[in-house]
Amino acid sequence: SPASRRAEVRIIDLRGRELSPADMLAAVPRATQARAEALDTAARLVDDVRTQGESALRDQAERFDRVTEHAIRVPAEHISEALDALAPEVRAALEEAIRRVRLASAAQVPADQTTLLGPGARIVQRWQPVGRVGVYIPGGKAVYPSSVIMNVVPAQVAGVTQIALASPPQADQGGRIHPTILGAAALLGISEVYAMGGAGAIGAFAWGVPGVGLDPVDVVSGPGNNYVASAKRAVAGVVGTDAEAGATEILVVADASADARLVAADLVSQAEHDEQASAVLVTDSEDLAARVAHDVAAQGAATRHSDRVSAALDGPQSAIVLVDDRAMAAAFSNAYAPEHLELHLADAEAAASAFTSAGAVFVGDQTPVSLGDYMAGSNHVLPTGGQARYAPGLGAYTFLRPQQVISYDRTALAEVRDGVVALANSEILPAHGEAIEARFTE
Ligand code: HSO
Ligand code: ZN
Repeated sequence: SPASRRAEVRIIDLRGRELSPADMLAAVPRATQARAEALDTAARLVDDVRTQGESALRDQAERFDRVTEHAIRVPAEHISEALDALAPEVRAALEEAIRRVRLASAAQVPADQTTLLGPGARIVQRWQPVGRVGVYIPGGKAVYPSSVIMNVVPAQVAGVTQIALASPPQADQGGRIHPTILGAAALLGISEVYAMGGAGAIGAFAWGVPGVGLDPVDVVSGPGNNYVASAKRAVAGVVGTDAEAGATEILVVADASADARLVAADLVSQAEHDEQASAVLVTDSEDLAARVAHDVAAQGAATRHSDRVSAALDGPQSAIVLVDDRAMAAAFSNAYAPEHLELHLADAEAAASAFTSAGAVFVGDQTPVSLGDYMAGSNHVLPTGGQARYAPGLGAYTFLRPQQVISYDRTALAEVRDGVVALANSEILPAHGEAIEARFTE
């Protein structure tokens, strides 16, 4: 479609005002997703797969993907064909991205740590990989082979030995999954792949589907639409899941030294994902604000997905926010807790420590978010919707369970014998104390 719409980003002037974090959030409200209806539907789809297995998966493929009689378990030759079909430059780029994400993810695996609490009293903190992971990769309007890397590599680095992948069967591919997704999976050595999509696929991972040889997994990760996110809630308590991903967000903090053209390009880049995407600039420079407003409109109108970009930038979730100074910029950013934070500041490197709440922090004007989306080595699955206040992005730790391994010898136990008995008696649980005393009596 011809690129035409010009985005008008709101400019919100917060200068000279004493604002609480809640006031700041109210100034730039995020787009909200209607979850209630999707929750019911997703729970039903998940339950159908639990009770009816393969036939429910086939029903759902026919209804949602318009595909019948496809191979749900993807045969090995389809996987090797997809590998051979990868365009050479795409294959080379995927390989380099895999190499970088693998290197950076290794830092997310903590070493075991031993604490000695006295002679013969020892606790080892160890990090145990889960046994089996199911990675879901959507196949609808957004097909992201890069997300295969961002989910699979951290699981491999964590030491997960069984990784299964699912993606919807595509009607225009004769019921196969998207070839680039399959090619990326092949590059990563994934051989257990299922052509199944949506909420039902999440249910299939959680409960297993004997008819197609799918065993239940321990953790399900990967992006997806509202129904996929809702299905993850429906399987809570049965398997672990990664965080719920909402619409993409970018918040840029810039000072008068920033290059408006680059700031605008980065805001537009993430607005390209979704009409609901948030693109926010926070600056103390009125002049920069005006130049970015101009450049965003021009670039947004000229880009391929102009309609989507303009809708995102025009929406109440996007804004240029004028603040008094650096401290107020940090207060705003920390309250907002964006998925992606870019610092276009003269002293960006030194300033970074003041910005404490973000999914990932991109320092300096040569580190755009789209670098991180593909090639930086960092992970692009990041907390949205303010979840960065308490949650990390996807990483090797998503697939690790910290466990304490405790060992005391008799002498060390004798040291705390009276203390345990005293506490046990105070809770009127005398058998607890007796279990200790049994070690010291015949
Ligand atoms: N920016 C997205 C990830 C992505 N970008 C995939 C391009 N492909 C996560 O917020
Ligand atoms: Zn992106």
